[in-house]
Amino acid sequence: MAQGKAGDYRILHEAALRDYLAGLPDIAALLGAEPVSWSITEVGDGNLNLVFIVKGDRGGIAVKQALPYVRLVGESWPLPLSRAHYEYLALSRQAQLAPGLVPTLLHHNETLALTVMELLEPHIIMRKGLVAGTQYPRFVDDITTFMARTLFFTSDLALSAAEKKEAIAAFAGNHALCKITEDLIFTDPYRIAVQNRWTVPYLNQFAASLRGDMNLHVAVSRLKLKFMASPEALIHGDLHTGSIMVTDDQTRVIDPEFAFYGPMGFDVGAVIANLLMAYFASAGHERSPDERRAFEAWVLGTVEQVWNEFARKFLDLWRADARGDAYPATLFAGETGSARLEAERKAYMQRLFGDAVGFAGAKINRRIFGLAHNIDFELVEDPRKRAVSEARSVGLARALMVDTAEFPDIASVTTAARELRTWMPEFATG
Ligand code: SR1
Ligand code: MG
Repeated sequence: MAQGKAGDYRILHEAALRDYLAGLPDIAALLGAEPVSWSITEVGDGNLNLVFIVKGDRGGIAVKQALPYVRLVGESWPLPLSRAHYEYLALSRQAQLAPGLVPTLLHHNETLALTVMELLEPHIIMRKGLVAGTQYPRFVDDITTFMARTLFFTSDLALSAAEKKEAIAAFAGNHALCKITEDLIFTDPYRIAVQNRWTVPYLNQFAASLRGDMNLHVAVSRLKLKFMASPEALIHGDLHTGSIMVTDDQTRVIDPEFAFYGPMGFDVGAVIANLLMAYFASAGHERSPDERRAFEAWVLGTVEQVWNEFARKFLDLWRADARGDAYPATLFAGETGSARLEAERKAYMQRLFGDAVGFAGAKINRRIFGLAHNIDFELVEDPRKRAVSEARSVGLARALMVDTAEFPDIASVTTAARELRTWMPEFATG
Protein backbone atom coordinates (compact mmCIF):
# COMPACT_ATOMS: atom_id res chain seq x y z
CA MET A 1 0.00 0.00 0.00
CA ALA A 2 1.48 3.38 -1.02
CA GLN A 3 1.25 6.42 1.21
CA GLY A 4 2.32 10.01 0.68
CA LYS A 5 2.00 13.23 2.64
CA ALA A 6 -1.52 14.22 3.59
CA GLY A 7 -2.37 17.10 1.28
CA ASP A 8 -0.70 15.44 -1.71
CA TYR A 9 -4.06 14.34 -3.06
CA ARG A 10 -4.80 15.39 -6.60
CA ILE A 11 -7.36 14.23 -9.10
CA LEU A 12 -5.60 12.10 -11.69
CA HIS A 13 -6.87 12.80 -15.15
CA GLU A 14 -5.59 10.83 -18.12
CA ALA A 15 -2.04 12.18 -18.47
CA ALA A 16 -1.29 12.18 -14.75
CA LEU A 17 -2.76 8.70 -14.36
CA ARG A 18 -0.57 7.39 -17.20
CA ASP A 19 2.55 8.79 -15.50
CA TYR A 20 1.50 7.44 -12.14
CA LEU A 21 0.86 3.92 -13.45
CA ALA A 22 4.08 3.96 -15.47
CA GLY A 23 5.87 4.43 -12.15
CA LEU A 24 4.43 1.18 -10.77
CA PRO A 25 6.64 -1.61 -12.20
CA ASP A 26 4.21 -4.49 -11.55
CA ILE A 27 1.28 -2.64 -13.06
CA ALA A 28 3.31 -1.41 -16.03
CA ALA A 29 4.49 -4.98 -16.68
CA LEU A 30 0.93 -6.23 -16.55
CA LEU A 31 -0.18 -3.64 -19.11
CA GLY A 32 2.84 -4.13 -21.33
CA ALA A 33 4.44 -2.08 -24.10
CA GLU A 34 5.08 1.63 -23.74
CA PRO A 35 2.88 3.71 -21.44
CA VAL A 36 2.25 6.08 -24.33
CA SER A 37 0.34 3.32 -26.13
CA TRP A 38 -1.98 2.49 -23.22
CA SER A 39 -5.61 3.43 -23.77
CA ILE A 40 -7.19 5.17 -20.80
CA THR A 41 -10.94 5.67 -20.65
CA GLU A 42 -13.00 7.11 -17.82
CA VAL A 43 -16.06 4.89 -17.52
CA GLY A 44 -17.46 5.73 -14.07
CA ASP A 45 -21.24 5.82 -14.13
CA GLY A 46 -21.70 5.54 -10.37
CA ASN A 47 -22.66 8.39 -8.09
CA LEU A 48 -19.37 9.05 -6.32
CA ASN A 49 -16.05 8.26 -8.02
CA LEU A 50 -13.84 8.26 -11.08
CA VAL A 51 -13.31 4.86 -12.68
CA PHE A 52 -10.78 4.32 -15.47
CA ILE A 53 -10.19 1.34 -17.69
CA VAL A 54 -6.56 1.16 -18.76
CA LYS A 55 -5.48 -1.25 -21.48
CA GLY A 56 -2.10 -2.12 -22.92
CA ASP A 57 -1.03 -4.83 -25.34
CA ARG A 58 -0.58 -7.41 -22.55
CA GLY A 59 -3.56 -6.73 -20.33
CA GLY A 60 -5.91 -4.30 -18.64
CA ILE A 61 -6.73 -2.90 -15.21
CA ALA A 62 -9.48 -0.90 -13.55
CA VAL A 63 -8.51 2.18 -11.55
CA LYS A 64 -10.89 3.76 -9.08
CA GLN A 65 -10.21 7.15 -7.51
CA ALA A 66 -12.42 8.76 -4.91
CA LEU A 67 -13.31 12.39 -5.55
CA PRO A 68 -13.47 14.79 -2.60
CA TYR A 69 -17.15 15.34 -3.36
CA VAL A 70 -20.24 13.47 -4.53
CA ARG A 71 -19.86 13.12 -8.29
CA LEU A 72 -23.61 12.98 -8.88
CA VAL A 73 -24.15 16.37 -7.23
CA GLY A 74 -20.82 18.20 -7.54
CA GLU A 75 -18.39 20.09 -5.32
CA SER A 76 -21.21 21.55 -3.24
CA TRP A 77 -21.45 18.16 -1.50
CA PRO A 78 -18.02 17.33 -0.06
CA LEU A 79 -17.31 13.72 0.88
CA PRO A 80 -14.24 12.34 2.71
CA LEU A 81 -11.59 10.60 0.63
CA SER A 82 -11.23 8.11 3.48
CA ARG A 83 -13.99 6.08 1.87
CA ALA A 84 -11.32 4.67 -0.47
CA HIS A 85 -9.48 3.36 2.59
CA TYR A 86 -12.61 1.62 3.90
CA GLU A 87 -13.38 0.20 0.48
CA TYR A 88 -9.87 -1.23 0.24
CA LEU A 89 -10.13 -2.65 3.76
CA ALA A 90 -13.51 -4.23 3.01
CA LEU A 91 -12.36 -5.65 -0.34
CA SER A 92 -9.30 -7.18 1.32
CA ARG A 93 -11.46 -8.84 3.98
CA GLN A 94 -14.06 -10.00 1.47
CA ALA A 95 -11.30 -11.49 -0.71
CA GLN A 96 -10.17 -13.61 2.26
CA LEU A 97 -13.68 -14.69 3.18
CA ALA A 98 -15.22 -15.12 -0.27
CA PRO A 99 -12.29 -15.80 -2.62
CA GLY A 100 -13.04 -15.36 -6.29
CA LEU A 101 -16.15 -13.30 -5.66
CA VAL A 102 -14.53 -9.85 -5.53
CA PRO A 103 -12.04 -8.25 -7.92
CA THR A 104 -8.35 -8.90 -7.24
CA LEU A 105 -6.61 -5.93 -5.65
CA LEU A 106 -3.41 -4.88 -7.40
CA HIS A 107 -2.42 -1.59 -5.76
CA HIS A 108 -3.73 0.99 -3.31
CA ASN A 109 -2.59 4.54 -2.60
CA GLU A 110 -4.08 6.01 0.57
CA THR A 111 -3.03 9.58 -0.22
CA LEU A 112 -4.52 9.57 -3.70
CA ALA A 113 -7.56 7.57 -2.52
CA LEU A 114 -6.86 5.35 -5.49
CA THR A 115 -7.15 1.60 -5.96
CA VAL A 116 -6.04 -0.52 -8.91
CA MET A 117 -7.95 -3.74 -9.49
CA GLU A 118 -8.13 -6.50 -12.04
CA LEU A 119 -10.17 -5.55 -15.08
CA LEU A 120 -13.42 -7.48 -15.06
CA GLU A 121 -13.99 -8.38 -18.68
CA PRO A 122 -16.37 -9.36 -20.26
CA HIS A 123 -18.41 -8.84 -17.08
CA ILE A 124 -21.17 -6.27 -17.14
CA ILE A 125 -23.02 -4.48 -14.37
CA MET A 126 -25.80 -6.89 -13.43
CA ARG A 127 -28.45 -4.16 -13.42
CA LYS A 128 -27.81 -3.54 -17.12
CA GLY A 129 -28.22 -7.24 -17.85
CA LEU A 130 -31.47 -7.36 -15.90
CA VAL A 131 -32.84 -4.39 -17.83
CA ALA A 132 -32.06 -6.32 -21.02
CA GLY A 133 -33.90 -9.35 -19.64
CA THR A 134 -30.84 -11.58 -19.16
CA GLN A 135 -30.90 -14.50 -16.73
CA TYR A 136 -27.77 -15.33 -14.71
CA PRO A 137 -27.55 -19.00 -13.78
CA ARG A 138 -24.58 -18.64 -11.37
CA PHE A 139 -25.90 -15.66 -9.51
CA VAL A 140 -27.78 -17.38 -6.69
CA ASP A 141 -24.94 -19.67 -5.69
CA ASP A 142 -22.32 -16.91 -5.85
CA ILE A 143 -24.20 -14.10 -4.12
CA THR A 144 -25.43 -16.39 -1.34
CA THR A 145 -21.89 -17.70 -0.76
CA PHE A 146 -20.64 -14.11 -0.68
CA MET A 147 -23.26 -12.96 1.82
CA ALA A 148 -23.24 -16.06 4.02
CA ARG A 149 -19.44 -16.10 4.36
CA THR A 150 -18.77 -12.36 4.69
CA LEU A 151 -21.60 -11.90 7.18
CA PHE A 152 -21.09 -15.04 9.24
CA PHE A 153 -17.31 -14.80 9.59
CA THR A 154 -17.38 -11.15 10.68
CA SER A 155 -20.12 -11.71 13.26
CA ASP A 156 -20.01 -12.61 16.95
CA LEU A 157 -20.87 -16.17 15.93
CA ALA A 158 -17.38 -16.53 14.43
CA LEU A 159 -15.22 -13.90 16.18
CA SER A 160 -14.13 -13.45 19.76
CA ALA A 161 -15.59 -10.40 21.48
CA ALA A 162 -12.21 -8.65 21.31
CA GLU A 163 -11.72 -9.35 17.60
CA LYS A 164 -15.24 -8.18 16.86
CA LYS A 165 -14.83 -4.89 18.73
CA GLU A 166 -11.49 -4.19 17.03
CA ALA A 167 -13.16 -4.84 13.69
CA ILE A 168 -16.05 -2.52 14.47
CA ALA A 169 -13.53 0.17 15.41
CA ALA A 170 -11.59 -0.30 12.15
CA PHE A 171 -14.68 0.71 10.15
CA ALA A 172 -16.23 3.20 12.60
CA GLY A 173 -14.69 6.15 10.78
CA ASN A 174 -16.74 5.49 7.67
CA HIS A 175 -19.62 7.44 9.20
CA ALA A 176 -19.94 9.96 6.36
CA LEU A 177 -20.97 7.16 4.03
CA CYS A 178 -23.36 5.78 6.66
CA LYS A 179 -24.86 9.25 6.94
CA ILE A 180 -25.62 9.22 3.21
CA THR A 181 -27.61 6.03 3.73
CA GLU A 182 -29.27 7.36 6.87
CA ASP A 183 -30.43 10.46 5.00
CA LEU A 184 -31.11 9.20 1.48
CA ILE A 185 -32.73 5.89 2.35
CA PHE A 186 -34.25 6.29 5.78
CA THR A 187 -35.22 9.96 5.97
CA ASP A 188 -35.47 12.08 2.82
CA PRO A 189 -38.06 10.07 0.84
CA TYR A 190 -40.46 10.56 3.78
CA ARG A 191 -40.14 14.34 4.04
CA ILE A 192 -39.75 17.31 1.76
CA ALA A 193 -36.13 17.34 0.60
CA VAL A 194 -34.75 19.35 -2.30
CA GLN A 195 -32.99 16.37 -3.82
CA ASN A 196 -36.06 14.13 -3.90
CA ARG A 197 -37.59 13.44 -7.28
CA TRP A 198 -40.16 11.09 -8.72
CA THR A 199 -42.08 10.46 -11.91
CA VAL A 200 -44.37 13.48 -12.13
CA PRO A 201 -47.27 13.93 -12.24
CA TYR A 202 -48.25 10.28 -11.85
CA LEU A 203 -46.55 9.64 -8.54
CA ASN A 204 -47.32 13.01 -6.91
CA GLN A 205 -50.02 11.46 -4.73
CA PHE A 206 -47.76 8.55 -3.83
CA ALA A 207 -44.99 10.94 -2.76
CA ALA A 208 -47.48 12.89 -0.63
CA SER A 209 -48.62 9.61 0.96
CA LEU A 210 -45.06 8.74 1.87
CA ARG A 211 -44.76 12.08 3.65
CA GLY A 212 -48.04 11.73 5.55
CA ASP A 213 -48.13 8.03 6.42
CA MET A 214 -47.25 7.79 10.13
CA ASN A 215 -47.25 3.98 10.10
CA LEU A 216 -44.61 4.17 7.42
CA HIS A 217 -42.67 6.82 9.34
CA VAL A 218 -42.57 4.55 12.38
CA ALA A 219 -41.50 1.59 10.25
CA VAL A 220 -38.72 3.47 8.46
CA SER A 221 -37.50 5.03 11.72
CA ARG A 222 -37.23 1.58 13.32
CA LEU A 223 -35.25 0.42 10.31
CA LYS A 224 -33.04 3.51 10.51
CA LEU A 225 -32.30 2.83 14.17
CA LYS A 226 -31.50 -0.78 13.34
CA PHE A 227 -29.12 0.40 10.64
CA MET A 228 -27.42 2.86 13.00
CA ALA A 229 -27.21 0.74 16.12
CA SER A 230 -26.73 -2.93 15.15
CA PRO A 231 -23.08 -3.72 14.44
CA GLU A 232 -23.82 -7.37 13.67
CA ALA A 233 -21.28 -7.98 10.91
CA LEU A 234 -19.14 -6.31 8.25
CA ILE A 235 -21.77 -5.43 5.66
CA HIS A 236 -21.12 -4.33 2.10
CA GLY A 237 -23.52 -1.48 2.70
CA ASP A 238 -24.57 -0.86 -0.91
CA LEU A 239 -25.26 -4.32 -2.30
CA HIS A 240 -27.54 -3.40 -5.18
CA THR A 241 -27.34 -4.87 -8.67
CA GLY A 242 -25.16 -1.94 -9.76
CA SER A 243 -22.52 -3.21 -7.31
CA ILE A 244 -22.44 -6.67 -8.89
CA MET A 245 -20.68 -7.59 -12.13
CA VAL A 246 -21.64 -10.75 -13.95
CA THR A 247 -21.13 -13.06 -16.86
CA ASP A 248 -23.07 -16.27 -17.43
CA ASP A 249 -20.67 -18.15 -15.22
CA GLN A 250 -19.06 -15.55 -12.94
CA THR A 251 -20.17 -13.08 -10.31
CA ARG A 252 -18.04 -10.35 -8.73
CA VAL A 253 -19.16 -8.01 -5.98
CA ILE A 254 -17.61 -4.56 -6.31
CA ASP A 255 -17.73 -1.11 -4.65
CA PRO A 256 -17.91 -1.77 -0.89
CA GLU A 257 -17.15 1.86 0.00
CA PHE A 258 -20.24 1.96 2.26
CA ALA A 259 -18.90 -0.97 4.31
CA PHE A 260 -19.17 -0.85 8.10
CA TYR A 261 -20.39 -3.04 10.95
CA GLY A 262 -24.13 -2.96 10.55
CA PRO A 263 -27.19 -5.18 10.38
CA MET A 264 -26.86 -8.23 8.13
CA GLY A 265 -30.41 -7.80 6.86
CA PHE A 266 -29.37 -4.60 5.12
CA ASP A 267 -27.23 -6.50 2.59
CA VAL A 268 -29.69 -9.35 2.12
CA GLY A 269 -32.57 -6.88 1.79
CA ALA A 270 -30.62 -4.88 -0.80
CA VAL A 271 -30.24 -7.89 -3.08
CA ILE A 272 -33.90 -8.85 -2.68
CA ALA A 273 -35.11 -5.26 -3.24
CA ASN A 274 -33.11 -4.82 -6.41
CA LEU A 275 -34.37 -8.09 -7.87
CA LEU A 276 -37.93 -7.07 -7.02
CA MET A 277 -37.40 -3.73 -8.78
CA ALA A 278 -36.01 -5.57 -11.82
CA TYR A 279 -39.18 -7.68 -11.73
CA PHE A 280 -41.59 -4.73 -11.62
CA ALA A 281 -39.57 -2.67 -14.12
CA SER A 282 -39.64 -5.57 -16.56
CA ALA A 283 -43.21 -4.74 -17.62
CA GLY A 284 -41.94 -1.35 -18.76
CA HIS A 285 -39.31 -2.93 -20.98
CA GLU A 286 -41.45 -5.48 -22.81
CA ARG A 287 -42.03 -4.78 -26.48
CA SER A 288 -45.04 -7.08 -26.67
CA PRO A 289 -47.33 -8.41 -23.93
CA ASP A 290 -45.81 -11.31 -21.98
CA GLU A 291 -42.54 -11.08 -23.93
CA ARG A 292 -40.55 -11.16 -20.69
CA ARG A 293 -42.64 -13.68 -18.74
CA ALA A 294 -39.83 -16.26 -18.60
CA PHE A 295 -37.39 -13.61 -17.36
CA GLU A 296 -39.86 -12.39 -14.75
CA ALA A 297 -40.45 -15.95 -13.51
CA TRP A 298 -36.68 -16.38 -13.26
CA VAL A 299 -36.35 -13.15 -11.24
CA LEU A 300 -38.97 -14.21 -8.69
CA GLY A 301 -37.47 -17.70 -8.50
CA THR A 302 -34.13 -16.01 -7.89
CA VAL A 303 -35.57 -13.89 -5.07
CA GLU A 304 -36.75 -17.08 -3.36
CA GLN A 305 -33.49 -18.91 -3.87
CA VAL A 306 -31.42 -15.94 -2.69
CA TRP A 307 -33.07 -16.08 0.71
CA ASN A 308 -33.36 -19.88 0.96
CA GLU A 309 -29.79 -20.56 -0.12
CA PHE A 310 -28.37 -17.74 1.99
CA ALA A 311 -30.18 -19.06 5.07
CA ARG A 312 -29.06 -22.64 4.37
CA LYS A 313 -25.41 -21.65 3.91
CA PHE A 314 -25.37 -19.32 6.92
CA LEU A 315 -26.88 -22.03 9.15
CA ASP A 316 -24.39 -24.61 7.86
CA LEU A 317 -21.52 -22.26 8.76
CA TRP A 318 -23.01 -21.69 12.18
CA ARG A 319 -23.31 -25.45 12.81
CA ALA A 320 -19.77 -26.14 11.61
CA ASP A 321 -17.71 -23.04 12.42
CA ALA A 322 -19.14 -21.31 15.49
CA ARG A 323 -15.89 -20.22 17.13
CA GLY A 324 -17.19 -16.88 18.33
CA ASP A 325 -18.10 -15.77 21.84
CA ALA A 326 -21.84 -15.68 21.17
CA TYR A 327 -23.88 -18.76 22.14
CA PRO A 328 -21.12 -20.50 24.16
CA ALA A 329 -21.11 -24.24 23.45
CA THR A 330 -20.85 -24.96 27.19
CA LEU A 331 -24.35 -23.55 27.65
CA PHE A 332 -25.84 -25.91 25.08
CA ALA A 333 -24.39 -29.27 26.05
CA GLY A 334 -26.09 -32.61 25.51
CA GLU A 335 -29.09 -33.50 23.40
CA THR A 336 -31.40 -30.99 25.04
CA GLY A 337 -28.83 -28.24 24.60
CA SER A 338 -28.19 -28.94 20.95
CA ALA A 339 -31.92 -29.16 20.18
CA ARG A 340 -32.45 -25.84 21.96
CA LEU A 341 -29.55 -24.23 20.11
CA GLU A 342 -30.88 -25.48 16.78
CA ALA A 343 -34.28 -23.95 17.57
CA GLU A 344 -32.53 -20.71 18.49
CA ARG A 345 -30.65 -20.72 15.18
CA LYS A 346 -33.97 -20.94 13.36
CA ALA A 347 -35.37 -18.08 15.46
CA TYR A 348 -32.27 -16.01 14.66
CA MET A 349 -32.77 -16.60 10.93
CA GLN A 350 -36.44 -15.64 11.23
CA ARG A 351 -35.47 -12.31 12.83
CA LEU A 352 -32.86 -11.76 10.15
CA PHE A 353 -35.46 -12.50 7.49
CA GLY A 354 -37.79 -9.88 8.99
CA ASP A 355 -34.95 -7.33 8.93
CA ALA A 356 -34.18 -8.15 5.28
CA VAL A 357 -37.84 -7.77 4.32
CA GLY A 358 -38.13 -4.35 6.00
CA PHE A 359 -34.85 -3.09 4.57
CA ALA A 360 -35.89 -4.31 1.11
CA GLY A 361 -38.96 -2.07 1.30
CA ALA A 362 -36.89 0.96 2.29
CA LYS A 363 -34.42 0.27 -0.52
CA ILE A 364 -37.26 0.27 -3.04
CA ASN A 365 -38.79 3.56 -1.91
CA ARG A 366 -35.47 5.41 -2.00
CA ARG A 367 -34.99 4.55 -5.69
CA ILE A 368 -38.43 5.92 -6.60
CA PHE A 369 -38.70 9.04 -4.43
CA GLY A 370 -35.13 9.89 -3.34
CA LEU A 371 -32.06 11.40 -4.98
CA ALA A 372 -30.48 8.34 -6.57
CA HIS A 373 -32.68 6.44 -9.00
CA ASN A 374 -31.85 3.32 -10.97
CA ILE A 375 -31.90 2.49 -14.65
CA ASP A 376 -34.38 -0.36 -14.16
CA PHE A 377 -37.05 2.34 -14.02
CA GLU A 378 -35.23 5.29 -15.57
CA LEU A 379 -34.80 3.55 -18.91
CA VAL A 380 -38.55 3.12 -19.28
CA GLU A 381 -39.06 6.14 -21.51
CA ASP A 382 -42.83 6.50 -21.29
CA PRO A 383 -43.35 8.17 -17.89
CA ARG A 384 -46.83 6.71 -17.42
CA LYS A 385 -45.55 3.20 -18.04
CA ARG A 386 -42.57 3.83 -15.74
CA ALA A 387 -44.90 5.14 -13.04
CA VAL A 388 -47.04 1.97 -13.26
CA SER A 389 -43.98 -0.20 -12.54
CA GLU A 390 -42.89 2.17 -9.79
CA ALA A 391 -46.35 2.32 -8.18
CA ARG A 392 -46.51 -1.48 -8.01
CA SER A 393 -43.08 -1.53 -6.37
CA VAL A 394 -44.12 1.13 -3.88
CA GLY A 395 -47.22 -0.88 -2.97
CA LEU A 396 -45.06 -3.85 -2.13
CA ALA A 397 -42.45 -1.71 -0.37
CA ARG A 398 -45.00 -0.30 2.06
CA ALA A 399 -46.33 -3.75 2.91
CA LEU A 400 -42.79 -5.08 3.45
CA MET A 401 -41.98 -2.22 5.81
CA VAL A 402 -45.24 -1.78 7.73
CA ASP A 403 -46.70 -5.30 7.66
CA THR A 404 -43.41 -7.17 7.90
CA ALA A 405 -44.90 -9.84 10.17
CA GLU A 406 -47.35 -10.77 7.42
CA PHE A 407 -44.40 -12.07 5.40
CA PRO A 408 -43.38 -15.21 7.29
CA ASP A 409 -41.31 -16.60 4.43
CA ILE A 410 -39.84 -15.59 1.10
CA ALA A 411 -42.64 -17.27 -0.86
CA SER A 412 -45.09 -14.82 0.71
CA VAL A 413 -42.96 -11.95 -0.66
CA THR A 414 -42.89 -13.33 -4.21
CA THR A 415 -46.62 -14.12 -4.06
CA ALA A 416 -47.34 -10.51 -3.14
CA ALA A 417 -45.09 -9.31 -5.97
CA ARG A 418 -46.83 -11.59 -8.46
CA GLU A 419 -50.24 -10.28 -7.37
CA LEU A 420 -49.13 -6.67 -7.76
CA ARG A 421 -47.74 -7.33 -11.25
CA THR A 422 -51.24 -7.00 -12.74
CA TRP A 423 -52.49 -4.20 -10.47
CA MET A 424 -53.30 -0.99 -12.36
CA PRO A 425 -53.06 2.27 -10.40
CA GLU A 426 -55.88 4.75 -10.97
CA PHE A 427 -53.72 7.11 -13.05
CA ALA A 428 -53.20 4.32 -15.57
CA THR A 429 -56.86 3.44 -16.00
CA GLY A 430 -58.40 6.93 -15.71
C1 SR1 B 1 -25.00 10.49 -3.05
S1 SR1 B 1 -24.67 8.83 -3.25
C2 SR1 B 1 -26.15 8.12 -3.72
C3 SR1 B 1 -26.14 6.66 -3.69
O1 SR1 B 1 -25.12 6.15 -4.53
C4 SR1 B 1 -24.54 5.01 -3.94
O2 SR1 B 1 -24.48 3.95 -4.85
C5 SR1 B 1 -25.39 4.68 -2.74
O3 SR1 B 1 -26.45 3.82 -3.05
C6 SR1 B 1 -25.87 6.02 -2.35
O4 SR1 B 1 -27.00 6.00 -1.51
MG1 MG C 1 -21.23 2.24 -5.64
